[in-house]
Amino acid sequence: MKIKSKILIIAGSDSSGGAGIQADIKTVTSLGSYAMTAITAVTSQNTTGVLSIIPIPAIEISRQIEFTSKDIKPDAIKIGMLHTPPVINSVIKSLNKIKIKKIVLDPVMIAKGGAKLIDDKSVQILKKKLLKRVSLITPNVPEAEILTQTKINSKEDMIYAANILLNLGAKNVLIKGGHLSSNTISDIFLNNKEISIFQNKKIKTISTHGTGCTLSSAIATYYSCGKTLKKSCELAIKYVNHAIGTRPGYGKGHGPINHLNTINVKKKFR
Ligand code: PXL
Repeated sequence: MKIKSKILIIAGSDSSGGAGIQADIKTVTSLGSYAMTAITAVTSQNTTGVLSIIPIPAIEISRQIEFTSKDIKPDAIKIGMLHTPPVINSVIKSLNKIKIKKIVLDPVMIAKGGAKLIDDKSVQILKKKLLKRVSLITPNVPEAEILTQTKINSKEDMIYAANILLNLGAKNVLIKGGHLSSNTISDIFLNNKEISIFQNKKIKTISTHGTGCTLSSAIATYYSCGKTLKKSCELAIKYVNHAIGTRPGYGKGHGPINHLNTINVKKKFR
């Protein structure tokens, strides 16, 4: 099989394999692209929670990004866990150096079990500086609430929050509605010209560890292959839904999804 594109993933490691860098590599690979990484932190965790987080020094994160990209130029970048101000500032500097246009930012804040993966100052820097440097930001409802300082209980609230993010300088926003209590999930894609609402039936399970990481990596992969951002979101949501639907049932807590389940998506993508 010919490799379709090259993706650089800037994110944290999840030892349990369901989220973080591990989910990202599995996603990019199963969608037919080549994955490169800049690891921002190493977490020890399993499906029941996070035991510890070891940060990688900011300079080492920049080295991974710049040295890797200098040799193999990524077609797109996916950004996940960035937990301290020096890390975010360093990543922004490196992005300015390597000049890759297609960037998807998943503003990771809290792990499924409740562990905090970013500090408060970092949220402000992410909001002020990084948001406008990326092609798309993909917050879930709690993340969008923190970024916009609003309360989100409905689709209308999601659209209101997405507009605040556009006003803050975001180019494209995908707010994921999975945290709202409803039988259907609405994910809302929005920019200054258009709005699309992707509706799907909610699959009732707690095994949704890594869905955000997986989604943003899938979007980056489709986008890197020439799909529009809107189409990339639509295809990535399908991929994640199939992956949740065929979850393997591993672990005693928030189990992983099935990244290998690309068969149905493949037909549409290729
Ligand atoms: O799903 C968010 C996330 C991102 N990055 C890492 C994580 C998690 C959740 O556990 O561990 C490294």
